[in-house]
Amino acid sequence: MKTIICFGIWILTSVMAGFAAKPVSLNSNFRGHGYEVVPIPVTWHTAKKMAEKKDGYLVSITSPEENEFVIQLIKNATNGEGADVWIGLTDEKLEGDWEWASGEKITFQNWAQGEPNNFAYAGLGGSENCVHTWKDGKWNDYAGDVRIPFIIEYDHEIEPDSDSKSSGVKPGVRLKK
Ligand SMILES: [Ca+2]
Ligand SMILES: [Ca+2]
Repeated sequence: MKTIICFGIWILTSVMAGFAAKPVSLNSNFRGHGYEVVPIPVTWHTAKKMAEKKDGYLVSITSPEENEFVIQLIKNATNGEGADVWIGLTDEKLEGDWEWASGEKITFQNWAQGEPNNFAYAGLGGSENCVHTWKDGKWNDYAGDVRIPFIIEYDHEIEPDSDSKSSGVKPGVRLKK
């Protein structure tokens, strides 16, 4: 009996540990807009399509405050760990001409040192046309066919997860749906 209980606890903690390492879905609001962390790793274009299908868009970050909010949201969704996530910035139409998928004007940029570098993969030439955030909130242009989670932004507030309402305290993250 004891063995069975111990085994049960071992399975439970193993599953929970696996969970904690990944981003979970998390909804929150900032200055009248809704934000949804989507923990499914997909390509940049799939992320864009999924966001638009829900009448939102891949997040546009237009101020340092919004960047901080987004990074904190990702941390909350990963038990404080952080993760690389797609944001809506791209230069796929014209190299070096950055645009938000939402069409918003660029009013803020937060590139990591040495980025954007349009890094050439195995001599294939520049092929980094989509942007993600690193865990520290800095941005990197990246190959859009890499699969990582993403954030949807809405032009309206959404129902927030109650745990994400408190700022400054690392909340216990729970699964949505
Ligand atoms: Ca590029
Ligand atoms: Ca890069």
